[in-house]
Amino acid sequence: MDGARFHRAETIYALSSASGRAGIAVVRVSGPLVRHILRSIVGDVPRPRLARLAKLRHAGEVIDEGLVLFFGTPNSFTGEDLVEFQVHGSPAVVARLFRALNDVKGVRLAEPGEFTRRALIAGKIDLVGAEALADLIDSDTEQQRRLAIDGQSGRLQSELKTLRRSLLEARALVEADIDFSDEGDVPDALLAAVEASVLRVEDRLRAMLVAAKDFERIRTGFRVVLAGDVNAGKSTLLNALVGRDAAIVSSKPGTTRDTIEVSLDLGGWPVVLVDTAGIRSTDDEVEQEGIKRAERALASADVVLHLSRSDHWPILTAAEDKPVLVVRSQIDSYPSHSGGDAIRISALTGDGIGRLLSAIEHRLPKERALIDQPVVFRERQRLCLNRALEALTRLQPAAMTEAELIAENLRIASDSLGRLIGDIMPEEVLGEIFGRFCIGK
Ligand SMILES: Nc1nc2c(ncn2[C@@H]2O[C@H](COP(=O)(O)OP(=O)(O)O)[C@@H](O)[C@H]2O)c(=O)[nH]1
Ligand SMILES: [Mg+2]
Repeated sequence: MDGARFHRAETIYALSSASGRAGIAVVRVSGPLVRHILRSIVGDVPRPRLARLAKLRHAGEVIDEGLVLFFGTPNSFTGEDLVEFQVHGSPAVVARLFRALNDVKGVRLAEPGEFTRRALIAGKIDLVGAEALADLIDSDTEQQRRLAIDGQSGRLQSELKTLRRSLLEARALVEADIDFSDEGDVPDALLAAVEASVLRVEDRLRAMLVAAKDFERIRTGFRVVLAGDVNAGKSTLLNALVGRDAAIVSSKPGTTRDTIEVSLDLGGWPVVLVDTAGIRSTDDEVEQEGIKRAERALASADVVLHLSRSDHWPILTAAEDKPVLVVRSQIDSYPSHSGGDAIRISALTGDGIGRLLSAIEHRLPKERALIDQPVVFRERQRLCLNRALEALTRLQPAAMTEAELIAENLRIASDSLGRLIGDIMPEEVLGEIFGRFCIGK
């Protein structure tokens, strides 16, 4: 399973805290040479799990004084001998410590995610847990943090393991029948048992898939798209909402030609605000492309803000099936005379912006994400679920005649679930997942 670049015999090190100046920097070292390194830098090997204040030395000089925290194999994050040096958070101290570590033959800088990868291979965490850990480190909002912590709870793995086991059992029954019967017809009692398992698993997978889309949005952000005529004030509103000049604002119609995306934390929910070109007919080719992009943005929107600085909102065909918040903009200079339930705002004075924000938060499709259930939270996991479900759907009662066909689809389904939870782990999946980790994790 270990790729050529990841010899477990090698000892790796990395800065595990953020780079730059800080009170403390944590440098982590893992692998078989850790004890050797400790003897040479600290003088001896400290007792495991006990912090020791020590002078770190190299080539006859003191690098720094810091805390040394040693974990003996197998009781460490990676399962290997591992030490954390907590030194002063200066780039010079870290660089000097790195030089001391690099001087030891067989020691090298870690690849992104390599500590976690070793933890996975040592069975300290599982694949879904590793993915959730990456998400936890990436989390910006409260809901992202919650989702990532839940991903580490093991609930998803344990439910999927159970579902997978029942598919494997069903398949074993069918295969035993293939081996023992001459006809190839599957007996009714066996069929009924297999069908019952398949249905049960199918139901659960379907429910997980429905919720998966919402949870994926928590990772990537709900898409809130600003739409409306040119000069409605979309770009100005976007800037007002994020508090900086992200989009170009101009009274010249058609200034925003590309879509601009900025992230926003709305009561803990991650939101991506998407500014679009105003939709109108134009001869300008660049602007036409902008309008096409605007329509694509609308198609992927979770919520649409439809702005107008008059009391008239032209029909937005591209957003017909979306939740739309009708926004009456620029009320400071174009006062509104009609009633109606439009949210009145002025991006200039800030009037109504608070109300608009809570209206957006209210309309985010987050209901399913609030239900307590095991969660599929990544595109990769969702694709595995999909593949499993497709295979099971092929087992319609009409198709339940040929034993080989049944066994084959049960195999595809249980393998897909196996890939999801990491019971089956091809190298390319590992490379894909860990390549996106930061160094030092
Ligand atoms: N008085 C006033 N002017 C605004 C407001 N919002 C936008 N504008 C002005 O309206 C013009 C068009 O704004 P812009 O945000 O570029 O509109 P967009 O085409 O919808 O992106 C600019 O001159 C803005 O300064 C507002 O709330 N009050
Ligand atoms: Mg604009």
